[in-house]
Amino acid sequence: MNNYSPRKTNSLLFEPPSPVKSCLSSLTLSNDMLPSEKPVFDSKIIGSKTPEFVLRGLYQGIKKLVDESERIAIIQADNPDGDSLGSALALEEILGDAGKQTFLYCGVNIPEYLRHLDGWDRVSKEIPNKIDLSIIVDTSAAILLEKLDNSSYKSIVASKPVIVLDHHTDVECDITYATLVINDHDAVATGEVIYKLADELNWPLNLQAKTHITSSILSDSLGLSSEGTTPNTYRIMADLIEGGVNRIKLEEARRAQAKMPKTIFKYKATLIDRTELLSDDRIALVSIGHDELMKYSPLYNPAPLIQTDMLQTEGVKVAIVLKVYNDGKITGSIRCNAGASIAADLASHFGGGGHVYASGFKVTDSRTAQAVKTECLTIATELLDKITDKS
Ligand SMILES: [Mn+2]
Repeated sequence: MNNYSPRKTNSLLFEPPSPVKSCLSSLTLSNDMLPSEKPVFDSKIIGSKTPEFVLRGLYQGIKKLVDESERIAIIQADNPDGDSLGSALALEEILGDAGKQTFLYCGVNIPEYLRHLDGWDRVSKEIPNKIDLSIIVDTSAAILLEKLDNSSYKSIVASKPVIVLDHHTDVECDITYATLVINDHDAVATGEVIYKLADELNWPLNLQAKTHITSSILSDSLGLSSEGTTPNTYRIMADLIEGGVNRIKLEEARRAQAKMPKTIFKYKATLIDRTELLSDDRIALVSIGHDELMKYSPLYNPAPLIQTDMLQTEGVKVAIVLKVYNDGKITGSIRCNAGASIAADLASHFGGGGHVYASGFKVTDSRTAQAVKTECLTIATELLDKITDKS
């Protein structure tokens, strides 16, 4: 991962960055930020009903922070996906064309299945000592930035302005060092948030940026099929394709990269065999132990390997994959069928977060796998019962 592929750059003039002194924390809108201090915390969950002036204030706040910066870190959470990577790479293009120096960071390796996206190999586990601004994409949850939090880079990032661009409806931003947060609950992907931002601020999108935004939207909308896909998503996609994005080529590259090795194909049968159908067949659950994770995870993420089939089973409303590590860590990946929107609530019970149909959590308080499993089933059943009661 050291021979990063080069990105072509345009040289532009930029002003020297301003020094940052203090980290204030209040919930005031901050249109007039003094260049000499870290701006006040400003977090907004926005959507189609958000007043125009509020949106404009946020967009102008971002413009100001970006204009004042020369070296910008673009940060993905510890669970990178097609949206976060596509968004990070799109920002790299946009900011690069504006003459900024960008540094792509992710605390973990980019998974194999995402390596069809041009530029994935520029994502590093390091952040240089000197940056002026950070932009966190596709998460508002501090728990998903644990690698950063536990590293020496945290203080570098926290001492400078931090923009968060996200679209996870149900999670209030709890990143304490964030400066300005846009959490657009009408956007199906962070890529859509970036498209709107670029449109609003007249940031030109080169073909590569458009392609990355397309990837991110296709990824989080599951090929424009998910419930969160809106008329506006289709409008943006139409613009992107009209603007030259080769969607067919993108899809071919994605499929080629998503192919599973033969050992994974066989392993899938083991997972299916071990899957329990619980709570009147409404919950499909499988636990994966440490040894299997070490053996198979580097080749293919076992959760998406099995969850689609779980959800395609009659009666099943929720698909849960628990990963049990030797160090006591247990993670849960939750996916739900339409009409069973419990994923975010179930994950937040365990301190995690995500969308109503797709979420995740992590438990590190030395509870046993059995205890977590039992609790997970109890809460999931309660949540499903509530939904049934309502209808
Ligand atoms: Mn996303």
